[in-house]
Amino acid sequence: MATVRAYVGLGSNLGDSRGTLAAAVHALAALPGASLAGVSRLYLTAPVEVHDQPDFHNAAVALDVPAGPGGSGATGPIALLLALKSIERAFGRQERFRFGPRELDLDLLLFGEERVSVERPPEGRSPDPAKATRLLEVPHPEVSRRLFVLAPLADLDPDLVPPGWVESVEQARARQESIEGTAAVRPVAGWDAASGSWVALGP
Ligand code: PH2
Ligand code: MG
Ligand code: MG
Repeated sequence: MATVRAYVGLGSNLGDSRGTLAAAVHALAALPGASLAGVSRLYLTAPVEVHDQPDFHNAAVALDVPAGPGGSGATGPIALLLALKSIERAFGRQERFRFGPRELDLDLLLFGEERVSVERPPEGRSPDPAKATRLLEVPHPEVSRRLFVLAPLADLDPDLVPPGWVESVEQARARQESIEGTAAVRPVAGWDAASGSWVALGP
């Protein structure tokens, strides 16, 4: 069956974020038909948009998933979005205000070469009316302007040029780092595939 390489951004700043993100990697790898193609380093990142909240842990994974139609099929970007939402709920994600603290955030960053801009199906919507009407957009509009997304993505595939972009992920990361500063996003651990967990980075 044809597969597509999807990239998922992971974030958490409530509870045991490091443990949550490790467990979330396992949950993503266990999705039907999915196979884990890479895990970025784990980063400790300063909160953006809403500054008065704990630092985040962020990471990203590359996941090979069955290709599928853009619509409401059993596979494809919408199906993956719904699977991400259901993992978030399984990890106790509570609905709060937009950009606020969260137990687990899983964002569909890229879905192969596909560009998607559609209304979210009801199950993929937030109960918060300020968020519910947002379109599902892939590539995720946040990717190009957030160092906490670009840094882990560049670990996975620095030369990737996402659909609609005119630069690589690494070029965007370097530009955004010059804006946000090197202290905004600090690598703290790497993924150890043998133990399926984060291991502290050496000096
Ligand atoms: N997510 C947000 C808002 N702000 N800041 C950091 N550092 N990391 C995040 O994942 C994050 C954020 C909303 O999704
Ligand atoms: Mg997010
Ligand atoms: Mg999200």
